[in-house]
Amino acid sequence: MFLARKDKPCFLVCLAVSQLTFILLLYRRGASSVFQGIFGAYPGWDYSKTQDVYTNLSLFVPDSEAVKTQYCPVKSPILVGPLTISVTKPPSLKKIQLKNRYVQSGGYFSPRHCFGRYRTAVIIPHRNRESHLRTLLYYLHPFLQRQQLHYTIFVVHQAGNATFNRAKLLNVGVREALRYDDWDCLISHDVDLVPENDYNLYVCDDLYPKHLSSAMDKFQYSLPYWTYFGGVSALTPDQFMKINGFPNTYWGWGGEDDDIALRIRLSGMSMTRTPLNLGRYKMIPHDRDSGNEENSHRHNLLRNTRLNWRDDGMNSLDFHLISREKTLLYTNITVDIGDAPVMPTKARRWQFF
Ligand code: UDH
Ligand code: MN
Repeated sequence: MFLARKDKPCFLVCLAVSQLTFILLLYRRGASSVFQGIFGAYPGWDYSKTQDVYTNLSLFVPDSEAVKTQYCPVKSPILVGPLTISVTKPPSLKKIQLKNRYVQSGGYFSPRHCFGRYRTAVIIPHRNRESHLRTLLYYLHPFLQRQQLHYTIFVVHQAGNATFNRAKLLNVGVREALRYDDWDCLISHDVDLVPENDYNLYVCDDLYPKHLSSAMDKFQYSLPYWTYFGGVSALTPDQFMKINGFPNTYWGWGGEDDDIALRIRLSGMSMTRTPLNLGRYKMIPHDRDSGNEENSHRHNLLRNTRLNWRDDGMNSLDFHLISREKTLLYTNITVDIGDAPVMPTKARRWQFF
């Protein structure tokens, strides 16, 4: 009404452009981060000012006389925000042990002055990445202690040279971890991802599965695509069972994380995500491993998730446990998960060419 007729097209174009920009922002950065950016619900972290992940941990040195009477505060008093991370020189196991004297056998820790509010199992699928594992343990133990969690780190090691299967190893990890404790939260954790901010709490969302590694340096600290669920994620045991765990059928690199994202939707849930300014991770640079070649069947498998997810997962998990061992810094589960089935190759319809 207030616009002259000739101004109308300009107004409509401006409106369309601003709406498009907003939708694009939502897509690239995630709804929560956009809204937080606009409404300022979270501090704007300055990642050029970082602190050592071991800062003030000595404040938690146990007093042998002290008796625990209370729960830990909801917010740990020693969180610092952005952390100094260097992934170039993996520390020795000895050094990590010396820096983490209150971690107990099996990589277990419980706060000394108070009862930890949250019980978190961190599950790491692994083969032939020992140096990455050392770097991760060096940063993850103090990170979890800073958050005053009651936690254990489990490393699920795939024995043998068969094709790697990340999702099946994680299923084994969950089944084994649940023998040890009544966990509130199961965190699936790639061995090469180091969290950069200790406010990124390793605690589950009560309602929905949570994607923690929303901003990886590998993807220029943004999401590669909107439904991405790879890297580090957190599900309660109930949420995990509701999606029938992860698929066992993805051998080699790729697809399994998209299958998990789809399972979440198919079972009637959505996913939540750590805001992008908080869910920052450094990935230790690496090439593709031999034995984890790109899975060329992944698109086919994904097309059938809708039909198969109820039958492929925790209820169809079979494996041969080779050993369970408590090392000083983690519980090691070594497992034979079998080999990829021989997939029928596509019928050659044009053989005569
Ligand atoms: N993993 C192992 N051993 C393997 C393969 C995978 O431990 O042999 C585990 C490990 O926890 C790893 C995770 O599975 O973090 C995921 O595998 P990945 O790190 O290979 O996956 P990502 O998407 O790799 O990071 C992409 C290939 C990078 C090639 C780029 C070359 N510039
Ligand atoms: Mn990687």
